[in-house]
Amino acid sequence: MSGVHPAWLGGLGGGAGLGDDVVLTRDPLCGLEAEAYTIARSGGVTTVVAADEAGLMYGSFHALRLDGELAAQTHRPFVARRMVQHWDNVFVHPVMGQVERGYSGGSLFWEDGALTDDLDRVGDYARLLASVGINAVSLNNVNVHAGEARLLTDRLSEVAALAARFRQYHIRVYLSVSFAAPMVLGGLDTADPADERVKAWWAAATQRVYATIPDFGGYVVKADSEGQPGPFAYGRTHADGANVLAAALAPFGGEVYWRAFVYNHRQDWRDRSTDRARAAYDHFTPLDGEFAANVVLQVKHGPIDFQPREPVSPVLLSMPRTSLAVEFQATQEYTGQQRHVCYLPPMWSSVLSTVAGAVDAVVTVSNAGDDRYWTNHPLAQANLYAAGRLAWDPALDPIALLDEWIGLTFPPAAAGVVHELMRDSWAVYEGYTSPLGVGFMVHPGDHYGPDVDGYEYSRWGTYHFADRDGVGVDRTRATGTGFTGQYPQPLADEYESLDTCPDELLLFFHHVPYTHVLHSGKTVIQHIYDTHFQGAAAVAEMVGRWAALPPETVGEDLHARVADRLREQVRSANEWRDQINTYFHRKSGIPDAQGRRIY
Ligand code: GCW
Repeated sequence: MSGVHPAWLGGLGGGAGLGDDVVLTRDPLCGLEAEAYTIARSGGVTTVVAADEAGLMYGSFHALRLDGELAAQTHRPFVARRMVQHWDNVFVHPVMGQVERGYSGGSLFWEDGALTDDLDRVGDYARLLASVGINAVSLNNVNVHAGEARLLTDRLSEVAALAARFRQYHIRVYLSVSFAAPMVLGGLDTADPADERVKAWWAAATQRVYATIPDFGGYVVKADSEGQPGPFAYGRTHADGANVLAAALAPFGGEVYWRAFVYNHRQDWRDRSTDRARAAYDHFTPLDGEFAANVVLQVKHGPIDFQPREPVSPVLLSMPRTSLAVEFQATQEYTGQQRHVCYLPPMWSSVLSTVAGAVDAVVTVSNAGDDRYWTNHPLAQANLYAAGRLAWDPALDPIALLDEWIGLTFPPAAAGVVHELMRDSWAVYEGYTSPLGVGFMVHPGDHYGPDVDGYEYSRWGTYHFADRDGVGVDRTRATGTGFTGQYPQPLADEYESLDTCPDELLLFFHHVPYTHVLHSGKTVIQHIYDTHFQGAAAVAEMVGRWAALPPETVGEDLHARVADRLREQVRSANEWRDQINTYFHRKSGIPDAQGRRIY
């Protein structure tokens, strides 16, 4: 690297991080692909070789993680596109706040309706993302409000300023745009993708973007979803809609991330024939092969909406002629809102083990904000960390990644406690919240805390159908909504049959009596009682473990922050336990076999 001083090298901590014992060689003829690197360490000297500067950067971050000798290894990203998406608003939204479903304070990018004046913090964030392999970031909420729509046009200089910081770490910047932008911003009377004026507007707007930001990544679009405008208004398909934006971006190498999160959010709860789980597949699989080459269809990992437990979305297994992105949610909307410890990578890893061969991109909704620990709950950082690392290599063991993060973050004296707190935290969370894959027993609107019937008679299409005899959603082909038929074999039959449906997804696919016996040997009702008592008890234990760790081991402020969040987690877990158990006890009339306290 003689004579080359890229910003990321300084960002690695200068001499302190990457010392003279690291030799970086950029060799365009070394035969490695873009972003790949070879790393070795022997006799105390680390060598990194890459064909491009991005590869050298990733290798340098790897060098910082190394401890001990290493025979030469080559690392290359599993997918070329590894994106973090923000649901940040420029202005504070009256209902959603500044960051929609954000639990870490305000936006890192905007403050008081203007670009942040702390661009150095944005640079730190860029380094943080690059260090785990992220190479793309979208800056604003997929629900694009009027003020935010203007980032595409007269507020473009703010995007350019942010892009400059991300560029230093080889991260490309994307914008969420409104499908109605030609009307909202361009004064046209239509956004019909077949209209020549609409095509011309997108082409001109996109050209202006690239004139300002030559390495701009592209657009993210939420269309015909939860009130956002889309092509259905004009009788056009989502391929028609996506392809117009794709055509505008193609000359510059840009891409459209088009979300598959399209469903009827004005459903009648009385109508048992409509199944929200079916929606994405029904809308999108008929369009396989019709999307332009630079459209990436972005699919939430489960068929409903980031619940603590869902099966993998069948869309990810059914569109071989479409570029696909799997979307994960690091922001813990339904998984404790960064007040509860919930280490999610074991969930993501199991999804990736099913879909890795089918996806071209991994997208994670960021959990970071302007909080001093980035993520409110300091332990929630691990989710962002592992999201990047898994996008780079989905085969990595999520628990090994947890230990990697712990090793880079905490002194050895704290490592064991943090590991114990986090390792099973997803299972613990699932235990005291939603049983057997049923989902959505949350407080409507803010989605925090239990409210078993909160969504039961609502328009959102998320029901559990509990009555005095049983609970769960019949999604079978034989007697239900037929959703199981959207899966390829063997999954279609595995989920269809009570004999083979995994316990943890039972109520997602089947409506069963409370006395139904699980593969575990327990009845459904006893499972509900047991997991809720055990889950809440496990949280109480976590509090004790953390309290036993001397505050100075991790710093008093951080220790107090975690302790405070754990107190809330205990309170909330007890509330979940008591409401869920009481609800099902009252419905079923079946007592707990162990006679524990139910209200
Ligand atoms: O889970 C739902 C959230 C919305 C979000 C939407 C989406 C950004 O409650 O807040 O909107 O998903 O993913 O588009």
